[in-house]
Amino acid sequence: MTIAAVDYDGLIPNNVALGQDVRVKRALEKWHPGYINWWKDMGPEGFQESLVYLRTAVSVDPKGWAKFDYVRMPEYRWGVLLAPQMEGRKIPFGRHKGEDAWQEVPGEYRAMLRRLIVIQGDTEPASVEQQRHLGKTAPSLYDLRNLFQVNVEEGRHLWAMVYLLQKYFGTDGREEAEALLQRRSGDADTPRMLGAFNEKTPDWLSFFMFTYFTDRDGKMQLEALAQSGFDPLSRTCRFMLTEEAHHMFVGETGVTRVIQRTCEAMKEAGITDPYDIAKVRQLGVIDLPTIQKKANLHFSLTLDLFGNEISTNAANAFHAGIKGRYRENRLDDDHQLESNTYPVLRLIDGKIQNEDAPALSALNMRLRDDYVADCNVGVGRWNKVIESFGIPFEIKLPHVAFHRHIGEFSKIKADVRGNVLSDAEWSNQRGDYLPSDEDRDFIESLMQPQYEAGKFASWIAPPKVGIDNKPGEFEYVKIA
Ligand code: BYC
Repeated sequence: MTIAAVDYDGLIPNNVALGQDVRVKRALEKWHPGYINWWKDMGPEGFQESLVYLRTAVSVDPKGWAKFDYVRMPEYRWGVLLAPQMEGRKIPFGRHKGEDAWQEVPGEYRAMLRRLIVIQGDTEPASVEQQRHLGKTAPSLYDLRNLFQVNVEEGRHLWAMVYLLQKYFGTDGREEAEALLQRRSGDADTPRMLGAFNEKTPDWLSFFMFTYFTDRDGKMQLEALAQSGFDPLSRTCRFMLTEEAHHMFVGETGVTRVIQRTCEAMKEAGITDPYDIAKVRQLGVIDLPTIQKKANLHFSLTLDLFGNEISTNAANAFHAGIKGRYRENRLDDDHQLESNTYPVLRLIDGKIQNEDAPALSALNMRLRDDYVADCNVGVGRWNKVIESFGIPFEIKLPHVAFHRHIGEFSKIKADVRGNVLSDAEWSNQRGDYLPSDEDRDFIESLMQPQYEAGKFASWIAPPKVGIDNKPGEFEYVKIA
């Protein structure tokens, strides 16, 4: 077997020679039934017997790693897939820069590594739990299939982290692996670890915004962990990133199709004012200001996932060579940052302004800046669609101080332009920036399932091309 090929012979598909690693194989086989029970309890509600046209990894070769076929979700071949080991790989940053990458966990960084792996692992099942009700209101079979593809791959990402815990962290790794199946998104007693993963994903516009904004945090964090000096983590994250790309595609094209349908309907009805909300809603599409509010919500919730702007945890992880920067290998500096500074947006005397901070402490801020830049690329594409219809409206990302619960701006209230507001001003204006109950009720009223092959709900345009180049009429899910 080459490292790129995946061995599908045993219970757990893998490219890590699990057959020769009896201890880890047994541990994973023991964990497997609990995982399947979790999937059945907390995975997509209904549809477990349906045949879904899913892709499964057959190799980790960047070209042609996927095979498409109809699969019942509980029979999906979840497995352990790592990108190939790079011969002679060195630790690319921090105090150990230039030393051989670690193939085992360095004792002094064990706790730090375990914490990062557990946090990463926790987000994966959380998102599946958040999205479990959406199948009931899918706008098409195409979208239903994409939802399930995202869900099974998040499940596989959980497997990826659990493999690392089981293989490298002994008894505490096993306990953490169990706990990952016990916590529940939104549960008052045993919530998931990070805030955004305890929020609801109540409708499909939220799902598209989540996969656009929150999965993109996944991309940034995985890119940073893919730089890790702990080689098995780096290799795991590198393969996860190839799957993550599809999730963001689902988000970006999903929002694009919603916007496109709204603009088309407005044009057909001769409505030129995007703020004529009642009239637009009568057309059975989502008005652009409400789409903006959803973007405000999901963007701000996701910014919280970057932690505090100034963080000793982040500094320690970088210094130790455990978590790097976004695409560290493409940056041109000493990769140690001991004497560098980085501008951090802070609240100083009630005003929001930049202040230089030691670059090591400012790594969360830096990753968040890279994230915002990445978000803006797709937003630009959404605006091109609106522009092509000649509608005077532009989707804009809110200021980073808007609606924050973690970090520098969690202490204040700010509007979408970054003006600091009093509590009273915030209560008055909140409904202008975030979805109101009325907005939510309207969106919910549109969420009627459309399960006929080739058909789409009123509020979303069909995709430009099918998955795996399938034609428009293709039955992506055979509902049972
Ligand atoms: N909620 O020093 P700080 C994905 C805690 S998404 C609750 O700033 P640090 C996906 C923090 O734990 C990517 N608590 O923290 C997407 C710390 O507590 P302790 C997931 C929070 O470590 C869609 C304290 O506050 N991966 O993959 O620099 C679908 C001090 O904070 C939060 C990762 O996040 C919060 N938002 O930064 C599916 C990568 N923020 O330890 C999947 C791994 C902070 O002092 N995680 N706290 O008690 C990390 O790199 C870091 O832990 C964080 C936080 C960036 C999350």
